[in-house]
Order: sequence, then C-alpha cells, then structure tokens
Amino acid sequence: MIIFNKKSFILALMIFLTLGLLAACGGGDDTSSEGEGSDDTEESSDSEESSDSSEGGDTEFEEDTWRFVTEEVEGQVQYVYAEEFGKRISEKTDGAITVEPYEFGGLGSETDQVDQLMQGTVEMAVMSPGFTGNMVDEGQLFALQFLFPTDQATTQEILNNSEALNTDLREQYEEHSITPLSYWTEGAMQWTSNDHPLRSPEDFENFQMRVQTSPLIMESYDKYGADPQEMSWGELYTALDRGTVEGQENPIFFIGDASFHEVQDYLTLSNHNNYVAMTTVNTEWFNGLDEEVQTIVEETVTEMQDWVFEEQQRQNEEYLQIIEEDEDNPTEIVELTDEEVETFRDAAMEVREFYRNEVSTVDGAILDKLEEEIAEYTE
Ligand code: 6CS
Repeated sequence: MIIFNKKSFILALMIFLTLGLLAACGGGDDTSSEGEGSDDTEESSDSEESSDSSEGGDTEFEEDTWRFVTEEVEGQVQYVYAEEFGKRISEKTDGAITVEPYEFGGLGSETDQVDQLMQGTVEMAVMSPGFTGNMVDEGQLFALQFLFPTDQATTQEILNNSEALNTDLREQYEEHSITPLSYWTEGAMQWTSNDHPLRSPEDFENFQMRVQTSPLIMESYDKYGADPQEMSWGELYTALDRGTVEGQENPIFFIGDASFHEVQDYLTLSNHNNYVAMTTVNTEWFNGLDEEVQTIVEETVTEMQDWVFEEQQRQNEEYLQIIEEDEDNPTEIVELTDEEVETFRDAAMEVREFYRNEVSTVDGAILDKLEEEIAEYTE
C-alpha cells in the first residue's frame, strides 16, 4: 500500500519536475550552452555584486538558485541531507542562495542524474558510485565487499580522511566534470531474498540478484554463482513482487522505507559492504563560484558529515524495528555466524584481484593506498 502511494507520487513528480527543470533551463532549447565543461553560471554565480570574504558577516551575496538532485525520496537519508544542506546555505548567505532539493524520479533514472550533473543541468547531486560504474572505473572500488571495517564510525572516519578517496579518486571523477566533495555512509548493506535465506555462496547459485550499474558489482555476484541483473531502484519493488529478481542489497532504512521487505521473506544481516554516497558538484560550475561561496559550501559539507552519520544511524535503527514488528509482512531476520562471514569474505577477496587487473586504470594504486589507510585505522 505504502509503495503504491509512493510510486504514484514518484510518477507525478517525474512529470512535474521534468517540466519544471525544462522551464528552469529556458525550455530546454539552449542546452548547448550547458555542455560538459561549460560555465552555465554566468547569470548567477559570477557575481557583479562581488562578495568580500574579509568582511565576514557583512558580505552581500548574489541571489542564486542551485538544483540539488538526490537518488531518494522525501524523508530518506539523501533527500533530508539535501534539505538540511539547503537550509544551512540559505542561513549562511542571508537567504541569497536557495538550494532546491529534487527527489528521485523527477529527473529520470539514477544514471540520467549522473549525466545531468556532468552536463551542468543540475549543480549538485548526491550520487552512489554504483551508478558511475560504466564511466569512472576506479569509483567501483566501493563495490568491493568486506573492504571497510564493520564498525560504522570507523568507516566514516576513513571516508572523511582518506587521501586515496578525497584526493586520488576525486581527480578521477573530475575528469568527468564530477567533483565529490565528501563521501558518507548510508549504513551497512544487507541482503534480502525470497524462498531461502542467503547464508553461503551456494545460496546464490543461479539467484536473480538485482544490482546497480557497475561491472564490478556484477562480478562480485557472478563469483557467488548468482545471476545479477542491473536495475534502477524505481523498478525494484515490482520486480521483487513479480519474481523478475529474487533479491537485492541495501541498507536497512532503505529496505524498510521502500517496502522491499513486504515482497521478500528473508533479511540477512550480512554487513557485506557499506552503502557509500557522495556529495558531488559539477566541477566547472563549482570552480566558477566566488571563492567565499566555495568555502561556505566546503565548510557546510564538512560539518554535515557528523549530521548525516547520525541521521542514517537513526533511520537504520528505526526501520530495523519497523521490519521486525511488521506482522502483516513478516520477514525472517537472519544473523550470519563468524564462519559464514569468513566464507563470503574469502570468495570476495578474489574480486579484488579482478578489480586490480581488469577494472583499474591505475593498476589498483588507489585501492592499494585505501587498503593501507584502512589498516592504519583498524590495526
Ligand atoms: O538501491 C538503490 O539503487 C538505492 N539505494 C539507496 C540506499 N539509495 C539510492 C539508490 O538509488
């Protein structure tokens, strides 16, 4: 019932926002001026009333509106992040800058949204590396299972401070006009399934597993013997309901809020990976902003790392309870033993070599550095 309402809402929103975006872009007929690498901020961001950072609170900011697209809908972590970010930016610029958060669905699929950020049609996006898999090869390293520590706070600390991610990987994304300003966890990923619980690689034999568009995620599930299928989450509830796919992976809050548990029998607390999201900006747009505004954006993104960590934790805890207590849609919750985890970990290790040899364009150098950084935090 909930998903029916949400899906209808997404459809209506898709039409409404697409029309709105076209209007905002001048009816869509002058998009040539917004190509990759172009500066579409002339009317807005290259302020004539130049701001004076030395004046601090006396700065007069030019009025501007930034479009901030997310892959989630109202109430979900990415969307509330964009709302909170907008609130803070508005406060810091005395209401001169407005950030318009966009829910998922309004602007197409997740990969369409990646495209829009690259082209500068939207200024900002929360993006999952899993949807840049066919473009930024190195970004696929987030798909490597059992790479980050199980402890979420330690993982977030690594995401905040890693040079491999915040310098080296950022450079790789910038070649595609995407600047990741921060990486943050939306929580540990868990598996859901029908028919049988997923507790060993054998349970994945011929299993129709829904995945994001990343060759490395495909490879990870191929290794377990599964039959992975790429799909947008907008189609996932129906696909699970109809048996087009038999299972999927996501953090608990998302499984609960998107009602996937209604059409799945088992939730395996596998903690096999972290759902990492990136706060991204169009590179050329960001570089064209007034320096003081750039600093405000960077500071806000940094201060929001703790905020979003607590938000995802709150939502993941809340939805675990909702799923546990949903008597109309009972879901068996399965905890893996240490031995079962080790079996998966061993199988997943082979995928690291695949990443180094077949995926990476820098011979795995970013992964090597990241692994060293992770070891420093966990030893
Ligand atoms: O499974 C997905 O594709 C979606 N999962 C999350 C946690 N956020 C957005 C994403 O598209």
